[in-house]
Amino acid sequence: MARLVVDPVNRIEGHLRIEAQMDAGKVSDAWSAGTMFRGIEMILRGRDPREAWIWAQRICGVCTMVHAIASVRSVESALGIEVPENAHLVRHLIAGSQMVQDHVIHFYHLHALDWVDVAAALKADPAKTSQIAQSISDYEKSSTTYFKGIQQRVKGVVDSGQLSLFASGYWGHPAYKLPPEVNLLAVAHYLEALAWQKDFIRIHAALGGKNPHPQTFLVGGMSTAMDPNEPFAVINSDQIVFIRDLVKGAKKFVEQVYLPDVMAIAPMYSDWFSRGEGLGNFLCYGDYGAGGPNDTGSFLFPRGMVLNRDITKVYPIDPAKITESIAHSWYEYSSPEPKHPSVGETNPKYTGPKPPYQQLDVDKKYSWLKAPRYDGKPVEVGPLARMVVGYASGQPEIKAAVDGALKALNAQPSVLFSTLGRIAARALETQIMARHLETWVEQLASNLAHGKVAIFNPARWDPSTWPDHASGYGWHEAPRGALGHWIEIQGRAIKNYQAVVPSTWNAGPRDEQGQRGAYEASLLNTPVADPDRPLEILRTVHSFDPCLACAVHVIDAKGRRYTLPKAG
Ligand code: NFE
Ligand code: MG
Repeated sequence: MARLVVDPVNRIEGHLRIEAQMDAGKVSDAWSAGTMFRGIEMILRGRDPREAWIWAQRICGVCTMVHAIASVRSVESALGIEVPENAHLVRHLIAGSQMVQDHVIHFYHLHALDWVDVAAALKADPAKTSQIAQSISDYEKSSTTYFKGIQQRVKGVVDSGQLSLFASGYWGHPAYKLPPEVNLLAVAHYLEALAWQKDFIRIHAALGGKNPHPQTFLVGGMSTAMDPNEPFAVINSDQIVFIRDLVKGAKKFVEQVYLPDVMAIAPMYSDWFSRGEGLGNFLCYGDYGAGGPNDTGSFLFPRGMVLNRDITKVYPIDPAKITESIAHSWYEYSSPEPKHPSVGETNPKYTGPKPPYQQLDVDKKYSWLKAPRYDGKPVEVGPLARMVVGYASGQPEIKAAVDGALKALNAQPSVLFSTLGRIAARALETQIMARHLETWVEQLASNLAHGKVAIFNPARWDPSTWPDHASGYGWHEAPRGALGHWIEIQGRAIKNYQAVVPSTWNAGPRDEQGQRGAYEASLLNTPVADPDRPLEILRTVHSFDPCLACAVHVIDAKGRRYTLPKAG
């Protein structure tokens, strides 16, 4: 039995190491380790809660603003602040467009090359690729000449000997199954998606001043003033036209390129509808309610849990039941039990082997990620959790999208619990989100036209109106799943701040009971044809869209300690 090590896992954000025990060509056990410590939670202590979002959103530049949303929501919940409808709309537009862009980038640029052999695309007949393209979509770039041009571009890259963005793939691996023509189609769309996402995310420049890390959040609303006729107002009639065009283009790209590609490629890898399931437990905080995060009844993604893959039941979520264990994480707690994030502690203490090392001591501590649990259970979060919980809750749009996909694939709901189920769920929710972006732009336009322009509630801006002590939490459904920030405010400064992040739920290590995290569980029984090129492991791990920067939440290469400002 050999231990297979994948480190670093590439095409992700941050540093992830997977160790897999191999037995007769299959993974018999697996460990997921975050190998870099960050410390944003510590940097936040002692600061003004109104500026927490600026720091917190530096947790990550991939999911960029999601930590700003969770942060302002946590302060708004602690101080009891109601936010105007326009602020919810603008937040939904910023976050929703982030989700759409992030999912498209994930599929094409971080994941597709686990399924698509770039080298094989050179053998394709462009006329046949054109036929396939026209049979699955109305997208206008589908001529033989177009695909010939793409093939020439790829050939130029390969002939140059500098593979650039296609470097370090396992080209020619036996697990690649697509005909050359489909490989060419996917490579063409890889390049199209690269150009499209750069254009689309200008929506963040319009509504947030910049991307990544938009600058227009405020505790109590948004700083994007609204005035239909004022040329320098951030949201005016011209801006609405600009945003509307971008959103229309996004819907088109998702409906004519991303979703058809996923639906065309998936059946050619049908084995992966029964591999990579993992825990079978799913948690969704829910989000995108018309009245904001407390308007749970109108959530686009309903709140709830599905356990043991039983979609006949949806369980409610009790925020008190969330804990983080450090039994296998390089931290110290003041007392041994797992802690609720409202009283969470971030005391890093590395006890692993000195680098360079061959193997982590997985019986002891082996990751910089904590292990979040709900009622003691490990759960999966993310697009699949949102679609499973939404489907089981009977949310009509989610139900229609999932049923439509299952019908097209001639498959049962059980196929959802798999590596491909995760990929399909992500594409389906992108389409749902793209449609809602259109609705939100029109609502914003209507409010603007009717002079309904309130976007910030200043009632609690002045700290002298705050109680001496307050605590709260802010939740958001980020692209990778359920995200929560917990804040404790004492003497008008942050006393404690804890972020429990989607990739911590999914990529976390074992807990004190030895229960595996979601990545670890999903790798069991994965066949690996060639241990030197563990493509199959990448397929399942990438299907979660790992982000380790988020999960471990300023690195100092010299290991210096920072002097932290005092609370109060
Ligand atoms: Ni850095 Fe993130 C998202 C958050 S983490 S990408 O989506 O929160 O998993
Ligand atoms: Mg944390």
